[in-house]
Amino acid sequence: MLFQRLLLISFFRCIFLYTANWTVEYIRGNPDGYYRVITTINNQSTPGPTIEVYENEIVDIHLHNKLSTETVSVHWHGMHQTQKTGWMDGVPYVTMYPVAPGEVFHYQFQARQIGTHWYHSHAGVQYPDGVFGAIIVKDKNDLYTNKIKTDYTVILNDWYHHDAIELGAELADNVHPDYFPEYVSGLMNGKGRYNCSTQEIQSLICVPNHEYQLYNVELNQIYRFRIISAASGHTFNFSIDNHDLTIIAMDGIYVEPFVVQRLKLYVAQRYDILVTMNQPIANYWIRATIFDSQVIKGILHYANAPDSVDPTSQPSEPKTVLINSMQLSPTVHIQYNESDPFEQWVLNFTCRNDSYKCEINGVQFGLPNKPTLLSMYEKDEKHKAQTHIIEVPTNTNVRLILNNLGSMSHPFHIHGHDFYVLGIGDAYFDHPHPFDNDTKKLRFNNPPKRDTEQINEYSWMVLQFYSNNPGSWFFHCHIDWHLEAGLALVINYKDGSSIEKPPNDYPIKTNYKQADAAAQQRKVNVIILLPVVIIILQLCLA
Ligand SMILES: [Cu+2]
Repeated sequence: MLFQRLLLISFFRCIFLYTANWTVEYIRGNPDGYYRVITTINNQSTPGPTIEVYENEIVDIHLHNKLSTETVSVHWHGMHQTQKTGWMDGVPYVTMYPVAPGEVFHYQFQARQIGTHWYHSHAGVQYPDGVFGAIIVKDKNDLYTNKIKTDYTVILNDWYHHDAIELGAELADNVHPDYFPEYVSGLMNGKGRYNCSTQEIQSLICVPNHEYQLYNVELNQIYRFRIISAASGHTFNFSIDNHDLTIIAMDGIYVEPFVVQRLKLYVAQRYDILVTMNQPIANYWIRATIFDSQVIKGILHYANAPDSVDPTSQPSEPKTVLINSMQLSPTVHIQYNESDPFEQWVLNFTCRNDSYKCEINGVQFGLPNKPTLLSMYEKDEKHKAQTHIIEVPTNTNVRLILNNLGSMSHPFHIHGHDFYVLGIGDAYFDHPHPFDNDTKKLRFNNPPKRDTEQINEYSWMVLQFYSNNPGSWFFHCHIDWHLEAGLALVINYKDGSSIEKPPNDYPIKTNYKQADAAAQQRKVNVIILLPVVIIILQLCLA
């Protein structure tokens, strides 16, 4: 039913399908020089394929799990699934059962949120092993297309030489003060250079002087860089030596242009920037700095600059740094009134010092036996009660007051929505400073809007979203290790009566074989309907 409905939507909008078969499997690779096992999509190292579509196009992916011992599920980060496609959100035990080894699931949804987004596995701590990639949803009315020479994607991640399951086990045994593994290496578009001489290893295991990601540019041209953090733990300070960065969008939302020399990119955030190539012809470092000695690098290569030569450029002291979204203003203006009605939840949370455990309002998030969306659809109260859920009314301003009682900062992400960031408290280093309900500290005039924002240590953040997308949506810290320790909850709509029935191949815990049968049926549907699609497209293009 879902397939036919989406196809009908596409008919009426004269739009196309983006279709692909993805196979998730293990390979051996050395993206930073050091060989290890990587979890990949379609055998092509990491990141996975880029999904590039125009606004409102359908994304249609058959995900085959060829991992012998792990389940898989892919979340489309930034896609809100507003066409009642909440079943496609890809969160194990929230929106679906994960895809078992040897099985397949058919994801299908309309890409309605323009801009720079990404996808990643939401199963366990799987995405740090390589299962992620970019989603670019092109705006048909893009203001910048005519100004820029080329669009480039910069996807950044922290990278380890042990797999995430092992790292997670080490963390649980011996909790690191930040609750995530210490930095080892990093990648820009899947490329990095590990210093092989720091380890007593042979060249068979580590290939030195591995190549950097190169961006070819021409003097006096303007380029758009779509920067994505696919990190699992670390914050990046992004800069390009000698060049200004003009921020034009965050998490797919256009903002008034804002010029910086450095921007802080928290886990899972995205920024679009414009860069004018107005410096002497040369090679320049592109940097995602964690600490002084921990820098993920790429190269900005001006045409006619020497080839295959590492830049000699140095970072300079920035005049302006983007610390968080409160410095930015969306171009589509919104004015809240302080007197507008809203419903409020206060979420006090911390990660403990004595065990690998994070709690919100005293509850460590744990997975239920059954997806919460399925429980909602089936009006199953028993399974719903197995995990941490807050229930919100439909068509209401929902305000979340986050109070961070701990000494770590956290990037919080909401599924199914963007939130308005009404306020972010300063970082403190001694004891918690929860929100004091002083609304003068909040911004009601054109607050920033996005899907992931960082709360400072021992501080507060106030978020607000409008509940117009009934479903069951995950809300969590995007540091994958904090999520694994339980820093999450599920936002359920109180009224789930408008939830459509699950797709026919919805993974059923006890009978995964149904998935293949349903996938076969979809193929038959496509064969029958393809001639109709072609005729309609011809009419559209005529
Ligand atoms: Cu966190």
